[in-house]
Amino acid sequence: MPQIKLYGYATSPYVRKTGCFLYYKGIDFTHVPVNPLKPNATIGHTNGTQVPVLEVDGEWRRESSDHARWLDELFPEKPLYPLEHKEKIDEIDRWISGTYLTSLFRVAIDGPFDRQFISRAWRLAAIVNADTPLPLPVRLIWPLGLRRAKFIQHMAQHMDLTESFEDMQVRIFSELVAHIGDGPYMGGLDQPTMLDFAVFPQMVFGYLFGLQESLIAAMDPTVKAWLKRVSDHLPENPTLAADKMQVHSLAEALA
Ligand SMILES: N[C@@H](CCC(=O)N[C@@H](CS)C(=O)NCC(=O)O)C(=O)O
Repeated sequence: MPQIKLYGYATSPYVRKTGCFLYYKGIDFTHVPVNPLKPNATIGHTNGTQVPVLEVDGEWRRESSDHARWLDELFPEKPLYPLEHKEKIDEIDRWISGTYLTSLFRVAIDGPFDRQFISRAWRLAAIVNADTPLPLPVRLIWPLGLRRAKFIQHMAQHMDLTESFEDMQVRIFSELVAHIGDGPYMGGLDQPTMLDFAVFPQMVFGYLFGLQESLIAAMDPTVKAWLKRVSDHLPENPTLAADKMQVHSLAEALA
């Protein structure tokens, strides 16, 4: 069996996405937590700081969507990128990568710097700290750190910031519902693919790990039914965050 490592912070949506690819395929892997203050200690060999990094028997690659195609080459069972649906998957993946995933960072770019933002940022710092201990002052300034993170600033340059945060959320949610359509999986496909695993862990992470009190997305019946279907293919904790930090159960929210 090849030796597989997934390097990254548990709070990164892209790391969660590659993690779900591995869980779905049932591939044994080691999650190597990256300390954001000392990335060189774990991913120095990549000469960069970007995660996720997926490594198979010493060969490593970045870019989460490429990980799906690479994993299919190595482990063809349960394809994440079935070639007969290439066009559909490419089209929706462009939306997920260029719109949905980047929108998750919008609140850190120009959302209100209020109590809710600060307490969620502190919770994120606690989740990172559970894997790679961070000094208290660093955890305390995490909300400011998020605002100033270079890669988030970079994303902001490719976003339409003239659309209000609320309008953007409503628009993206309705685009998501349209992509799920009649299902059973995204794009109307019969089996889950990389598309489902790119979105699913993001929709449940905040609830499972105490950033939000209810699973808001499950208020929509289409999304709730889809979340249930996708969750059947994944473990109870479908993220890379430490089990001890999990505060809610998905099964209960979807019952
Ligand atoms: N397009 C990349 C995006 C990865 C990405 O933006 N990762 C962030 C964490 S959420 C990161 O590593 N930022 C730090 C950096 O780029 O130096 C992917 O899909 O893997």
